[in-house]
Amino acid sequence: STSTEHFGKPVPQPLAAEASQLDALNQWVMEVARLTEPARIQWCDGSDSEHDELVELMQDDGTLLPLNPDTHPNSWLHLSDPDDVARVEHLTFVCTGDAETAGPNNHWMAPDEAHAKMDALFAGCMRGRTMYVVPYCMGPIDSPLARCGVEVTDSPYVVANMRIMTRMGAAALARIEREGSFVRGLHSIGELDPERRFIMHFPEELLIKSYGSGYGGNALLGKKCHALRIASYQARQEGWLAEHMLIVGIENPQGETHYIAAAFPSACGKTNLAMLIPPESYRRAGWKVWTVGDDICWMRPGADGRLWAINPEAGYFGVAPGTSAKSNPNALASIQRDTIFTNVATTADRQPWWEGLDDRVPAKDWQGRDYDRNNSPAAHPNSRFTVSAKQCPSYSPHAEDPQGVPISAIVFGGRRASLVPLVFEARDWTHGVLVGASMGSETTAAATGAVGVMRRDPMAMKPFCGYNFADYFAHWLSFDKPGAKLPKIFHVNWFRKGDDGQFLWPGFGDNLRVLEWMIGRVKGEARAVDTPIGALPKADDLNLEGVELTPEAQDKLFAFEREGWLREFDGIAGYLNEYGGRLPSALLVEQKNIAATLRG
Ligand code: SAT
Ligand code: MN
Repeated sequence: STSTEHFGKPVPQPLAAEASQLDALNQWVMEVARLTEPARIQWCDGSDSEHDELVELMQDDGTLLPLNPDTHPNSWLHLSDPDDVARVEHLTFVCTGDAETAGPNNHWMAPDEAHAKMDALFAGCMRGRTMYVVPYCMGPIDSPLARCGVEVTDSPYVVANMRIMTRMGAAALARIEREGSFVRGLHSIGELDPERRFIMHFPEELLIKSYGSGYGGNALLGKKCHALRIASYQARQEGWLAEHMLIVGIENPQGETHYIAAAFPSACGKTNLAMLIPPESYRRAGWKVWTVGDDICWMRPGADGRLWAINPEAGYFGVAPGTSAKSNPNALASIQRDTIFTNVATTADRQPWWEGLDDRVPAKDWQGRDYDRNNSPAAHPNSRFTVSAKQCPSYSPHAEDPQGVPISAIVFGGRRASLVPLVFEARDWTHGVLVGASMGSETTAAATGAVGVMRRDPMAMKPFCGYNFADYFAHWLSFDKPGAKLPKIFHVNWFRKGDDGQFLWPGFGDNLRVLEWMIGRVKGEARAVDTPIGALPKADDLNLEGVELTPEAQDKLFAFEREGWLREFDGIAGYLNEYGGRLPSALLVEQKNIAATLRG
């Protein structure tokens, strides 16, 4: 590690001081083995033969069920424990020495207490099981922005997913040997008992301990635990950003490509936006869309002052329900082979199926039971596909550039049935940080708990920021300095509803119309009207040729509703106050100024 400061205090550098990172890794693996007592240890090299053996093993024990090899070659179905189908935010902790460092946005536990609790759970938990040692790299293996980790797990399903979602195996191990530090992740499915389940992060030790879940973000530790919670903490120390954002390249008919990074909460359409198919008229004119990433974005200022971004992941862990030839043909094309499906339904001929795919009737539901329409939905609302990024037809030829891609615009967005217009632009960086910090969204099935409840979800990082949001906002503000050529910041809302409860904006491919307007703003070409909340387009500032909008939609999607925003800003003030004196004053000043303008 290059960092010797931890929030202003010097930190010990235990790993950098080791003779070799491999010694450090070996020592830790042995320590873990003494604690968990596995029957055997397998170091994963990422090879095809290793993968084939794992798949065979999982077929034998029923962890993986084969899908129809004629329609979906090399594809598998995994059905998780019905009590283990989503991230568990109430059981997810950030364990820093000081509770204030974790902040009110995280559940906190003192590191000693957390270690004791977790080690008691891990004691002997791998008896009779194989312990897999999984070295992985987040980001292109030759990228200076990439970071490595090692996950130790007793779940072959996790290994198979990590092989798709990360650069896993020998190359990662070689990079770890060269590098100053790596993130350690200890994982066991334990008994899959929700009462014995915790996801603990120790950012000061670059360490994760996860017990009792085999699902997604709880178990694939490279993803949310490393690439967001631990990485956001490291990014603050080292001057970069680890964000819950897709990255998409928009190529115009002149052949210029602008890269946009966009933050939306889980299950709010990041994958669809990242893989967008342009409307017919745009396609004919020569517009193209390139997918760089669909969930996580690591970015840092380059020598030219711009922000350069990589996708730390190598695959997509996408939400299945709603994915169809109409909503996301690129995703559908990606998952016709070499895909792991989790908690979807199946047809009589063992094809994967979910609500919104097509009008076939499934034979089995996500629990493997005969489908019964009274027991719907057939696929779990948070069911997923895991697939290599390379299988996506729109995968960007620059997705693996070691230096990343330059970001022209940052977009924040949530699910808001009312008030929030289709799009607006922040006046400047500080205003944009406030826009991100005050994001609100209705909750989805990606985490356990109530669905459809409005909550504040700053930068879509509420479940993922590894430290105090007040410090995170200050970190964001710190990028605005001499020489910086920062992207413009926008806010979008694809989810505005009319009085009849129906969505007012068609979304999906038509979202390109909004992205085109943003790029026009970046280039100083597109028009907008200044309002207290930012610059809004009028309907005819966008290319809406071929879109049927009702008069209500025309009105609401482009309206600035002063009364509603006054109330919204009261809510935002109340939320920001939860961070007390630690909140950067520039953000409070911004919020107070806008509130004053709103009052007129
Ligand atoms: O389960 S994951 O955290 O990987 C998916 C998500 O919630 O975004
Ligand atoms: Mn996500």
